Amino acid sequence: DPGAGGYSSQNPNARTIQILEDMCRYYDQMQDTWRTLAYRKGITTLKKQHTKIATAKQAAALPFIGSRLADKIEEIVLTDRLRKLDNTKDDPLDAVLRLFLGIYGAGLVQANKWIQAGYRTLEDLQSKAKLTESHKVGIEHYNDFDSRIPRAEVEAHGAFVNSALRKIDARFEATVMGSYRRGAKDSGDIDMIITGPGATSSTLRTIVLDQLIPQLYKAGFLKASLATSRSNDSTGSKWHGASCLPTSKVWRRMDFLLVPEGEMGAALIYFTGNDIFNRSIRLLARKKGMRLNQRGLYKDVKRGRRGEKLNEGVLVEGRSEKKIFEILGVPWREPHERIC
Ligand code: DCP
Ligand code: MG
Ligand code: MN
Repeated sequence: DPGAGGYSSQNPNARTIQILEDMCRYYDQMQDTWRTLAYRKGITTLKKQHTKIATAKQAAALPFIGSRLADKIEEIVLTDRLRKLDNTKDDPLDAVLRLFLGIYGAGLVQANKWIQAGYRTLEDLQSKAKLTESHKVGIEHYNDFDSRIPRAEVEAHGAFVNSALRKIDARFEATVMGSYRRGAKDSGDIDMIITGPGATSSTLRTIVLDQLIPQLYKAGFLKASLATSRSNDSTGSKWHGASCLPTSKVWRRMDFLLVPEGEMGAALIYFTGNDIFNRSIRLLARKKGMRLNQRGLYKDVKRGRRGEKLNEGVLVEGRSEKKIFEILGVPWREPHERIC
């Protein structure tokens, strides 16, 4: 991504960054959230450097690079490789684990159970394992879901959803979020917020879950439903599934978030991301005695000794993205600038 942070292959740390990105991808595939996060932050820092970072000491002096990552940077510069990354390639079970973890909805517990049962390939799972419907879809479309979606195709999926939605209720609107809203040239999935004037959780459920989704199935656009939550709690209503354009055979992962009008600002921040930006802006809210989630910004949150929240707090702002930034004292950042 030559745009982000002025980084290009001309960066004096390009080789280091390349190896760290491989290591980061490995941890991501292993669902090791913390190491993935630490590597991503460190890589972002390195991309901003204009001089070569050659020693652990130089590296550790930079933001978001701890001593262990600093040692690895020095090792890469000295040896042109990273032993830890090389070692991961020697363990065949490790590759199977990563393969299984790549199935939509499969976590470490499930993947390890399959390995314990002696399964080694996706074909093993299909012929011998007892699979949920979601797992079946995830395996059948493993390569589809693993491939990036070009920006123009993301747009076409968005247009298809909108034209169906308009016929149900012309006031409602679906907006593409996630990496697309941040300006990415391709995306891992298609994230959409659906809202409308005066929309409540209940009207949204009726329009989206009871009408839009069945109609999109009938049109042959939606192919599978992978997860739905109709709950009214802090996770809101969401739908995860798969869609496919009439002109294509490739199934894409599609996420809908149903957002009541009054929560639109907070939902825009949440669903625009990126995830690291969300973590940092939420932490900042917390430091100011407030709480930010995908439904709103709250004040007077009472917390216990260990920082656990004792009440929900009082809603300060939910409707406007810009106002939430203002109240938090964060200078406005365009979506494409929310890449951390
Ligand atoms: N999100 C978050 N924390 C997570 C996952 C998601 O805050 N653990 C938010 C920020 C993301 C948005 O939801 O930008 C959409 O999630 P995706 O997983 O679809 O991520 P992106 O759209 O950012 O990237 P990709 O192109 O890989 O889908
Ligand atoms: Mg996405
Ligand atoms: Mn998504």
